[in-house]
Parts: sequence; C-alpha cells; structure tokens
Amino acid sequence: MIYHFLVPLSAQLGAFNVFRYITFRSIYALLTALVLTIVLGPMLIRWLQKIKCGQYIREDGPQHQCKAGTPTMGGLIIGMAVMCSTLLWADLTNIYVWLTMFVFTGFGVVGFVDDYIKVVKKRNKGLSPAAKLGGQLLVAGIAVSLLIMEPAYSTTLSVPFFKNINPDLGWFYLPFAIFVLVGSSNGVNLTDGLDGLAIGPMIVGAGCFALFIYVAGHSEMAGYLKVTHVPGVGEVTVFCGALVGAGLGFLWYNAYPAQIFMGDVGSLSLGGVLGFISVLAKQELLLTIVGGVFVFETLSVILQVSYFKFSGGKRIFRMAPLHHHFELKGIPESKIIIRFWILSLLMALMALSTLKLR
Ligand code: 57M
Repeated sequence: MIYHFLVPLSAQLGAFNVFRYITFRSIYALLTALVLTIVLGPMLIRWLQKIKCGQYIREDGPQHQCKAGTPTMGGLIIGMAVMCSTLLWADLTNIYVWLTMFVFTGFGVVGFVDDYIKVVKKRNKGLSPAAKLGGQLLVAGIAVSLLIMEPAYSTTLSVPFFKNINPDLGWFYLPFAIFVLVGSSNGVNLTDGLDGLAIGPMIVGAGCFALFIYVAGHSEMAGYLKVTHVPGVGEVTVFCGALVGAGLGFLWYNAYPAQIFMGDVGSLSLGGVLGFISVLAKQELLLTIVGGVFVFETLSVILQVSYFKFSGGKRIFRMAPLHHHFELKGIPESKIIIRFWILSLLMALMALSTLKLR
C-alpha cells in the first residue's frame, strides 16, 4: 500500500522514486516484519499462555519434558508479520505476489486447523494424515494451476550446473510442482523438533531465494547469468524480505531455550511457501540444495521407516528424524541446532555458486 500511495507522488517529488525499487522495498519489508514480530511476540506468548495453548510433549524419545507447556502456534505471528509487511511494501497489482500470499495462507490454514485440534481442543492426534495431505494438495493444486496458466510462466525445468538442459515438462509440470510444495511443507514440519532448528535454515533459504527470484525477474541479470527469465516475478523478493525479517524476529523468541514454538501453522506455511518460491524462481531442483537440511531430515525418516518395516523392527538411526538421533547420542541440543545452521549456510552458498558454475 505504501508503494501504491507513494510512487504516484514521485511526479511531484523525485525522492519518492526510491519506492519503485524492489531492493529498497525488500529491505524495508524485512525491517517491518522484524520489528512487528519482536514487538508483538511477547504479547502473543502471554496470550497463548493465558488461553493455555501449551505444547504436549511425547514421553518416548529424547527428553523434552522440561519444554512441556511452552506456547505453540507462534507461526501466527510470523504469518501476521509477513502478510502485513508484504501488503505494505509490495506492488499489489502483481499476480505472483498474490499467489505467494495464497500459498502461505492456505498451508497456514491447514496447519492452524491441525494445531487447533491438538492444542486448543486437547486431542493429541490433530488432523488425520489424510486430511492434512488433502488440504496441502488442494492449496498447492490451485496455486500451481493458476500459475501455469500465466502466459509469462513456462513449464520448463532448470537443472543446476547445466545451463543448456531445460526440458519442458508440459502438463506433467503440474503434479511435479505440487510435489515440490507439499514435500517442502512436510520437510520443514519434520525438521521443527528442536529450538530454532527449522526457522534458522528457513531464514537462510528465504534469503537465498530472494536473490534467485530477483535475478529471475530481471531480464538483463537473468540473461547474463543464463537463468530462466520470468517477467514480473522479481516483485516476490519483497515477500522473501518479509519472510527473512519475520523469521529473524521469531528466532528471537524461539532460540534455545525457546519461549514459543511455531506449531504446524508455522512449519506447514513456511515450507509450502519456500517450495512455491523455488517454483516461481524456476529453481525447483535447486531447492534440494538450498533446503538441504530439510531434505536430510526427510530422507532420514523415509530410510528409517522403510528399514523398520522391511527388517521387522530394526533401525538405521537411533531415532528419526535425524536430530533425534544426535540427541540420543548425547550431543547437547544447542550444539545440534548450530551445526545444522552451519550446514544450511554451506548448502545455500553451494546453491548460490550454481549461478556461476554452469
Ligand atoms: C511433528 N513435532 C515435534 C511444535 C512444532 C513419521 C515420523 C517421523 C513423524 C514425526 C513427527 O510427528 N513429526 C512432525 C514434529 C514437536 O513440535 C511441535 O510440532 C510443531 C511442528 N509440527 O512447532 O509445536 C516437539 O518438538 C520439540 N520442539 C522443540 N523446539 C521447537 O522449536 O523442542 C519443537 C519446536 C515439541 C518439542 O519437544 O513437543 C515432535 O518432535 O514431536 N515423529 C517423530 O518425530 C517421532 N519419531 C519417531 O517416532 N521415529 C521412529 C520412526 C520409526 C518413525 C523411530 O525413529 O523409531 C518422535 N517425536 C517425538 N518423540 N517428539 C518420537 C519421539
């Protein structure tokens, strides 16, 4: 809204021209979301404590009993900050911005319903896995269908490290992109089991994709770096900025020892939207490198569950997802978290290097 209000004034006062720049608005979107989460965080924590939205802790697995009662559904504040900041700073005539907000809200609603049943209604099971997956598929299906109908958007695939390989998936792109969104959403959800473990790599991922999406939307840069150009998509950088800001503000309270957890409302929406941004930036496969931590966590679950079934009860890891394995080995929680953050930074740098290594 600031964009729509101030840019027309640039005819009278040249200084307002600065609001045209995506980079300028992305930085202010980051700061706005950061300030909103830091200022409103304590209020949300007190309110969630008052209405007794505390986390139930399972008794099997690593000892987290001291965390019992920590308020959850902190994803609400991330959602509110990201949406307010995007609505303030982005060009709201841009279809990609609206699709991104739709994915973020849609996955958030699925997570919210799950949290609500678990935490408010005190039924520990939450939504059934089928209902949860159904909700995710529906949101992803609507968003990707609308996206591929956009004339400027192509259904080709970029292959990291190979600039000349761009197969056109045609209609097969629809199930593929839906898989990316749903997989990413569940990957972040599985990772969200230690203080700051999911939000750290999420901040790094959003920052990294801010750059990729900016380049994809910029015809000269995309041409120079030989990445697929998607006209108009650069505006989503503002959303990525808001995501980084809200993530940092949330980490302020979710850092070890956490005062609040994000809940499914946070993990499903963040994961889903990261997947969607990778699709918008035409860097779908690169998401496996940028979100490497989420991929390792998910693979550990797939391997563990499959091996458990086929071997009649044997395990590869002491417990899956991977962070539980390290906890059960006796590594302190804060050390595991920081090592996973380091890993995510390294993976993001590796992903950025693909811009030149082609
Ligand atoms: C939800 N939820 C956390 C919090 C957070 C298939 C199977 C591997 C699924 C997996 C599972 O259910 N994963 C998804 C993970 C929970 O956190 C809440 O959930 C939200 C995210 N959805 O925001 O609201 C707990 O995680 C801890 N936590 C923190 N700090 C944070 O900032 O400490 C979360 C955020 C919280 C808190 O303790 O209560 C969770 O872990 O439950 N299931 C598992 O992870 C289970 N693994 C398992 O059963 N492994 C088996 C294989 C064969 C499937 C095995 O390896 O033998 C373990 N989960 C737990 N205990 N908690 C089992 C032991």
